[in-house]
Amino acid sequence: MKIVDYRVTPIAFGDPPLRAAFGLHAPYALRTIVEVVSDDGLTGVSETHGGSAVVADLLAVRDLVVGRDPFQLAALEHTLYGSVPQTGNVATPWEGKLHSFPRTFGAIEVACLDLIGKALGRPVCDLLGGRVRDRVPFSAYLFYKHAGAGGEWGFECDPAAHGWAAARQAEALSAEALVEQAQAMVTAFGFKSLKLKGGVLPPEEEVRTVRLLRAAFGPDVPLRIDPNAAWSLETSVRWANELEGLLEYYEDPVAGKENMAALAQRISIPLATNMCCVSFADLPATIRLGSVQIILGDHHFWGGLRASVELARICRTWGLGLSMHSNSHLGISLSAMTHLAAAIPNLTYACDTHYPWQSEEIIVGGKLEFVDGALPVPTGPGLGVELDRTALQHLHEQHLRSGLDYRDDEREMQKIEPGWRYRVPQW
Ligand code: GKR
Ligand code: MG
Repeated sequence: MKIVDYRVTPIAFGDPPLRAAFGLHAPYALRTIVEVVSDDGLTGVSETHGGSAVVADLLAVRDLVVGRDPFQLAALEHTLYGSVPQTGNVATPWEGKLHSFPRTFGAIEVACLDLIGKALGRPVCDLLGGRVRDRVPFSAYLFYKHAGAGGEWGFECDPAAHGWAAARQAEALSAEALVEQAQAMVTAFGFKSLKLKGGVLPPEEEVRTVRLLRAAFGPDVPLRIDPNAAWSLETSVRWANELEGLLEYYEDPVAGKENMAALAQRISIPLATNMCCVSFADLPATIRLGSVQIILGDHHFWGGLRASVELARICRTWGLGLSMHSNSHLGISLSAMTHLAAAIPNLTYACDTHYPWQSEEIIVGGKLEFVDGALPVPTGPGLGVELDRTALQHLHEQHLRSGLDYRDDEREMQKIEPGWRYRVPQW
């Protein structure tokens, strides 16, 4: 089989005004859709991060992708290594860096695996060693937020909405409002664990939110809080004492491997990260220092699905737990995340997903459905989803109209709070 065409399409979809330590989500989230077309007329697809730098990296390797055999992924990876121009490197204010190469190769790899699966009539998880579970549990992802559902509605609300649709657009800037949001999300999707995006309100209010969530949902629903490194070491220690016994894990309260390691020495709650360890290059120091007990993998920046299976084995070897990170995404990413989680025995935590926050879709048949908080592993060939070309066109035009070319939560936050700055630590 030979790849005869390669398409890269930037898209934008409505995203609610969610808050995180970085600021505020813009009315549209950006993603990129990659397609590889084979000489026998099949198309493999994948979804990755958005923004012009990501697209530029993907387009720069077009000539290295077209003409290749999609089965020869090791050779493709070897060829691309060093050829991706690195325009999409994201140097973050914390120490982890998201690199162009694993993201670019990962997006192409997933599209090739979808293509191979379609050619063989087998689901992608079978290409990763087969499934160890038929359903993948996900966690409710709770956000403090402003009123509105994003997209063309911006900050406006639809008064006719009810259930999760109403909760999705409701303002939630207090502990009580977060509990209402959690109840609506759990009722709609059946999630059995809860993750609170922290680093937004003063720590005492966020810890009060955790306590109220525990009171509302009871001790059998695991809770996590993720302040995205907005707390200092002392703040993280102080509030860990209050959170003792309440958390399944404490995700990135403080910035950097050294601080996380120092925190680990002083508290007994397991620490997790998708910030201080975001690549294979970060692993030796993370393990040597003992920075975390759990790594949140993400195939979008760890180099694809096969690399993520390797990460899982490394975690098992070193006695680390494995969970899964997410960003705002649509169904192609969700399907890839589900196939991956199905194939990893030691992925024992419910995975993160932003999916309930999005109302638009790019796959035929509309949104994938959670059953009791889990997604059944798709059984069709490849990723088990088909690109909806009308939706692709619409979301691409929306991208052009949005005027956005990268995610900038700080700029968005300044529209409602002039002078606001993203600071690490904030508290
Ligand atoms: O969507 O604002 C957000 C999240 O804060 C996201 O950017 C993070 O990458 O979900 C992520 C996390 O777990 O840190
Ligand atoms: Mg996180």
